[in-house]
Amino acid sequence: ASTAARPSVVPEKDLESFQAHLSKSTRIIALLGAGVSASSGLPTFRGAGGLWRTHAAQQLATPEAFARDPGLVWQFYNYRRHMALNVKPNPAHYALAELARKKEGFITLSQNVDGLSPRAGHPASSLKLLHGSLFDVKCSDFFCKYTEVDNYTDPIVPALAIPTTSDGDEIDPTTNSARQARDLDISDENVDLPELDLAHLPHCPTCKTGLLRPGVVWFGEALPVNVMDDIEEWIEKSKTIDLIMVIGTSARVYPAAAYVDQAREKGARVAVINMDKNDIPASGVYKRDWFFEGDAAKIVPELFK
Ligand code: BV8
Ligand code: ZN
Repeated sequence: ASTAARPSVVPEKDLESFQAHLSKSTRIIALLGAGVSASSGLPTFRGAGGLWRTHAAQQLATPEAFARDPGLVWQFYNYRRHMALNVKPNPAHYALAELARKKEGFITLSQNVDGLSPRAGHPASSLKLLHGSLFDVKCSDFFCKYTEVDNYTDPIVPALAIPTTSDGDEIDPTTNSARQARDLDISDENVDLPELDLAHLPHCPTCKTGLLRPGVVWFGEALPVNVMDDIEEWIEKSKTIDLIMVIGTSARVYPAAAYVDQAREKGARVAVINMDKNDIPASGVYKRDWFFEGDAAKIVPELFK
């Protein structure tokens, strides 16, 4: 159905039963994905126009890619930092932050690295960033522990300034066309991608030799141990879990997606909020109790009313 026909207002009957359950729930999890930030203007990963589709992004979000071409990986992440800094949290981010302030037993597990939940005022104590943040940087030298949080410098170093075409449009440096313009040396007059000299990339102020890297979890890397421990402790402490809301995520990435079944094992009812009712991933969210179809930015504030 065309999006025009899609109800972004939830069917009454579901809304009442959901709100009745929410009001008597004391242990609640919200699992967030890129769909929560979509209407702020940030591209999702797998949907139409998603990051992983037009870019070699899935290949870029790995330690191997960084070892092979740190300049390109930094262009990708500097561009995403730039995009995230130029958009604003939306009503879904604010509604979740408000619920976190009101409900003591509420915790948000976010796969998003865009910094929009913290910017919406979500209390840090109940916001667990499963995949790190675009605005944390750390030393890539295994033995050096240097880490920096809340680094909003844009561009992070001058060499990573976002290239623009001759008529001033910003070029996403990792799209195939931009890559070709550089790799195949197509002297496309309006795509001028600077070769990146390693010396111009961010270096560690402590060990001096290590390259700094984005403080995100790449594919093949473990999620932050302290974050995982906090969540396990929260789940252990819950005699039962009343509700898990799975918002704007294709629930395909593990171990993040595994929290849905973990919550269900402790009695949780499952509410899915997603633009696309066909994006029913294998992660078991298909056994859901509520499904609200539409834009999270419109639906989430209504659910919490
Ligand atoms: C690990 C940070 C081991 C970087 C990310 C085969 C089977 C199972 C697992 C694996 C496998 N092969 C490999 C694995 C493991 C792998 C994995 O799960 N791969 C997947 C692809 C199969 N996992 C890992 O590698 C993890 N690490 O396993 O380590 C280990 C253990 C111990 C010691 C050493 C090693 C690490 C995973 C983390 C990777 N990092 N991000 C970066 O962002 O650049 S993942 C990336 O995907 C983002 O974090 C993103 O958040 C996440 C999930 O994507 P979504 O958020 O769900 O976004 P998506 O576009 O997919 O979906 C958007 C949804 O929103 C859609 O459903 C859409 O319909 C909906 N939507 C769109 N608009 C709206 C909307 N909904 C509502 N409103 C809207 N407006
Ligand atoms: Zn270092």
